[in-house]
Amino acid sequence: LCPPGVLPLCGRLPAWDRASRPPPSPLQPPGLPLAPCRSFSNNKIQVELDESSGVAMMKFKSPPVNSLSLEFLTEFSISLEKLENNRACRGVIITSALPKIFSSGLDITEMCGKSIEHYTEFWRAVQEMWLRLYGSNMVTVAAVNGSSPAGGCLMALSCDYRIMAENPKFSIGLNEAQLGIVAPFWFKDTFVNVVGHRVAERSLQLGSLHPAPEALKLGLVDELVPEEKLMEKAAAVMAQWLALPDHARQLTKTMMRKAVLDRLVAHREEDIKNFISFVSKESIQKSLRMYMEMLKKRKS
Ligand code: CO8
Repeated sequence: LCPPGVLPLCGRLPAWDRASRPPPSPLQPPGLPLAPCRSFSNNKIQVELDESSGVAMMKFKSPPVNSLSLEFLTEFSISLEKLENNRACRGVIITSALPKIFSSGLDITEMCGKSIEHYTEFWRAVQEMWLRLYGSNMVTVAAVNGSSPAGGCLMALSCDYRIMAENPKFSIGLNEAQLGIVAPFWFKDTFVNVVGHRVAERSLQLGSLHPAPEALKLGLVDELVPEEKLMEKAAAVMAQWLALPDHARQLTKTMMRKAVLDRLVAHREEDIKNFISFVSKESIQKSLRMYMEMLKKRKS
């Protein structure tokens, strides 16, 4: 049973504890071809599953900037869980349906002037998104087709492979320090596991947003391609990863990621308490409000 306030899907067996997919549905008559493409769309995320290749495309479509609101995060976790439980799905490509933005990170308005109950629910949803994505049994590829600060960067970092559009105007990084806030330990762990300790330490302390070419140099993304080739490349990378037997790849992924996942699972409630006590401070609220005002001023 789920404790109160926990998304319903976390009652299931965690993805990172499962070594293999569930058996085929007895409802599928033998010999009948599978439907080639299934799609489901909710308000903020569109998902299309090509059952012949086993690859799903998840497109963020929450204008203006795909900020990670409570609603977005909940849809994301539920969509990922649906794919995870679908035997026909072996890999997912995540990208944005909006021009120039992959995701602007956590929705700052969710962290400003809200109740303790709201902060609790919001932070649990942020944790859930990461646990699901970082711990996914599927192959996950981020096709980063725009800027991707903070929580948006975390989503890309949580995938198995990152391809970014070759556009120096697009940047990516964990810029929390620039907002006067601190990336939690599991953001940091995920970052360290991708770029190494030294690069992560410098980048986190400076709250750097790295233009695409620099992100490639640092290993924050795996490759850059011209924007028009991004999806084609993502599909090719996915095919390469899916050519391996699932069980070997999944167990290897678990071996690499389990300790980091377990750390948050073991300290989940403490992490929520820390977030609430941090975000409730008047000085932090002031920093967040000033940052939002700066975004608005920059626009006008
Ligand atoms: N949350 C809420 N609203 C946002 C966010 C956001 N993250 N980002 C942008 N917006 C809003 C803007 O305020 C603006 O609103 P309005 O139209 O009402 O004026 C609208 O979205 C469009 O924004 P821009 O005009 O700035 O759009 P651009 O296309 O020019 O630029 C960018 C897009 C590059 C994404 C730019 O908006 C930007 O830099 N945004 C801020 C991104 C950012 O710094 N995010 C960090 C969030 S914090 C986080 O993810 C992790 C925190 C974890 C630690 C927590 C401990 C407390």
